[in-house]
Amino acid sequence: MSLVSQLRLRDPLVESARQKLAAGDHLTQPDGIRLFDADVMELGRLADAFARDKHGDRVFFTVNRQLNPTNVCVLACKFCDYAKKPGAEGAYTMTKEQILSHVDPEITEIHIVGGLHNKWRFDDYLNIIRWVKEKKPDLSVKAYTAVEIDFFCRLTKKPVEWVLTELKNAGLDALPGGGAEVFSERVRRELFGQKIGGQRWLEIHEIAHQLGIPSNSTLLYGHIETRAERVQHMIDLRELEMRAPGFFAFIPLAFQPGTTGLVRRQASAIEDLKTIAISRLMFDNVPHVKGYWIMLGQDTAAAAINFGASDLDGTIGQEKIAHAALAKSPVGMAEMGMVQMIREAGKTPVQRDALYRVIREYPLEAATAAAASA
Ligand code: V47
Ligand code: SF4
Repeated sequence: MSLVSQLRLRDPLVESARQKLAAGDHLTQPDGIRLFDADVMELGRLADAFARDKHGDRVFFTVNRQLNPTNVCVLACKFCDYAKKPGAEGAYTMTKEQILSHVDPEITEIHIVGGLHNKWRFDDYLNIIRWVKEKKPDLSVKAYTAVEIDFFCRLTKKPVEWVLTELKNAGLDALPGGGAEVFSERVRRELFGQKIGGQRWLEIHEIAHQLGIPSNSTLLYGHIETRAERVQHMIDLRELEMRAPGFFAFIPLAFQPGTTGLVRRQASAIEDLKTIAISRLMFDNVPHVKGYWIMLGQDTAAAAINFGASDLDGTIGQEKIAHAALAKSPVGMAEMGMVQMIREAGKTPVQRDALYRVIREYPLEAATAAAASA
């Protein structure tokens, strides 16, 4: 019997969600909105039980690097502190040598995402994948958001299928989840009117899944979006996963206000944990919800492990997007730091690659034996 069916809860809002999930039903948009007003600890218990029913006590992470090859971008999204206009102070474009310096021997995944460069051609983006794959052929490459894929279609005047096939032939293994922001047209018009909308983002990921390219999904929250828009975003993703399965993870990205002036401060830790837990329950058919510690901060990410998050992304290295927006988290974490964070939350760390193939488990007995013999 599943843990969700065995749980006994006092809060009527969480209990009603539990009953629906135990019966195999999906939660509706009003259910999701109401859960924001529910008892946060009971919400966490339900999301944790839901995650345990999928993965037991296993929490995944990867030893990876984030490579942001250029911050030069032809767009100007109002929430983005990372992008620079060509020639502006602080604009950078990495050389091949700088790019390859990110391919450390110990990593198993590289996550490549950057700006829409005014001078780069599609071949420049393809070469980045070819170079890293040449240096480390067994590396899993998760590269280029749907926004970049759409940009490549415009550069080459070719359809998404062609662009994705070229990227796959160059060594692409998976698409990251960035660029989804919030699918609400209202938010898009206000914050990123020049960028692709929700329909195009969903179309690109649907085609990727049909071509056998798995992907992730994100939600940028904690700015001007409403809770209803957040929940609808999760439902749109759930429906895409039903039509064309292929998502590995959903990553709620906590907006870092930086110098944007959009909001005075980052969402509170309680709001973060509610969003993680509600994501877990709403987007019920995605394998993992990720607690992205770079944007949550380490303490909230550690708590998220007991609020439905079953993945922590990775060690990351020199992250630039959140840190351009003044994120307070360290720029990278050591492998043993991730292991310790998961163990302290009472779960079993599992190192994976970008395709969620298990590389190594760190069972609790091994830790206890090591401590006893020390
Ligand atoms: O698309 C930009 C967001 C995304 C800010 O797929 C910001 O495994 C917060 O998508 N505050 C890029 N977020 C990062 C991303 C990602 C990260 C980790 C793992 C995966 C994955 C994907 O970052 C952008 C945008 O939505 N972003 N500025 C900001 N100030
Ligand atoms: Fe460019 Fe992406 Fe920043 Fe928008 S969010 S300005 S597309 S780098």
